[in-house]
Amino acid sequence: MELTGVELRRVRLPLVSPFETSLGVDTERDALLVRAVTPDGEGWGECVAGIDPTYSSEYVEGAQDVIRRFLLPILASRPWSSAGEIATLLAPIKGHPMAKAAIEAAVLDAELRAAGIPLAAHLGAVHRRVAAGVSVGIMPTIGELLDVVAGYLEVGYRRIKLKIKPGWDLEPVRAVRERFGDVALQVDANAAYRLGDAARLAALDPFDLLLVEQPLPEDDLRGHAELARRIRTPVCLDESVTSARAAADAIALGACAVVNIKPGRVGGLLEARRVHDVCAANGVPVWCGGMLETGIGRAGNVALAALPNFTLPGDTSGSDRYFRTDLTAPFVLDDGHLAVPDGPGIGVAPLPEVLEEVTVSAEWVPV
Ligand code: OSB
Ligand code: MG
Repeated sequence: MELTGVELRRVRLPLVSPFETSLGVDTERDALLVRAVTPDGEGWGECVAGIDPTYSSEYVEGAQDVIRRFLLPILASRPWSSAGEIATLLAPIKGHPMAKAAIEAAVLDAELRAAGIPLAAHLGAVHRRVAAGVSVGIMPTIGELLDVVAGYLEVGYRRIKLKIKPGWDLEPVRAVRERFGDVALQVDANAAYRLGDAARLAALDPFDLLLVEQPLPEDDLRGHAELARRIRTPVCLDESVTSARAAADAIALGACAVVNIKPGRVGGLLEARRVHDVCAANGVPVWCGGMLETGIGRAGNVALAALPNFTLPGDTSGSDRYFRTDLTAPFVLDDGHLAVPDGPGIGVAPLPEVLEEVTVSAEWVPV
């Protein structure tokens, strides 16, 4: 595929409510969109890097810089013919998986659109809809938390994930269990604990959680393996799993029983599929994580989540859980599921009027 150039477009969408985690509070989604322009049409990708390097070392300004300064010049200087080659071409640049994933996504969308192939079909999807869970932030009070969870259950979400941190863990979990009974419930610590907190985490055992996500720091695989021996709740990794090889290592060490897959975190949708395959081969179930994406990134996530080993509901929520107006036609919850887009490529595109309204800057980079 020939690439004429790439537009790097920054958009800012207010969140419908603040989203607090052990890492901080988000009140808006400040996203970088990548539009790949080719002689055969265009394609879109969303960079999931946040405004601060708190979830991982990447942040949106840095991603834009590395794309402009290092990644696109490589694609301009070497012959290549398809999106499947991009990860290998960009491998000499260390790190920056979210920046690389956004470029691969945009080129892949352009390529599949031109060929009339839906992304889901290209990835090997086996479902037409995917079960939706919802990630619930840390709240000022237990009362507010219960109101928010009640609202999500009422509209049909199939699983609730509570963000936890030391001091906001046992009480919210107990309160949600007491009020809502045996709903599918899990927690995400975003690395806020240490192995020394094992007893506190073991206190979650009686609540029959589906899993505890990333309790310890991302580079502490041995710690997660030891923790997994000390608690009954299955350990799931998010931040630690940065590639298919990292997934294989974590599984071999006994550091996780479940894996959260995010295309941006592992360097692209195609590597995400390999993570899925490695987990499937090891009998480890996976689910699709989220990074508060607009409809552009969400479309890729939902396509990925339709692969066979995504057996748990993902953080693939409806557009209205995040934004009053999404960038694309909204993803709408239907019977607790989102439909997998079936048009060519990611199957959605930014709505021109919305895009115009939320754009903060646009930069054209010739390739
Ligand atoms: O750890 O899964 C996470 C959002 C931003 C950064 C990290 C995480 C999250 C979420 C929200 O949990 C998932 C979503 O609904 O997009
Ligand atoms: Mg997480």
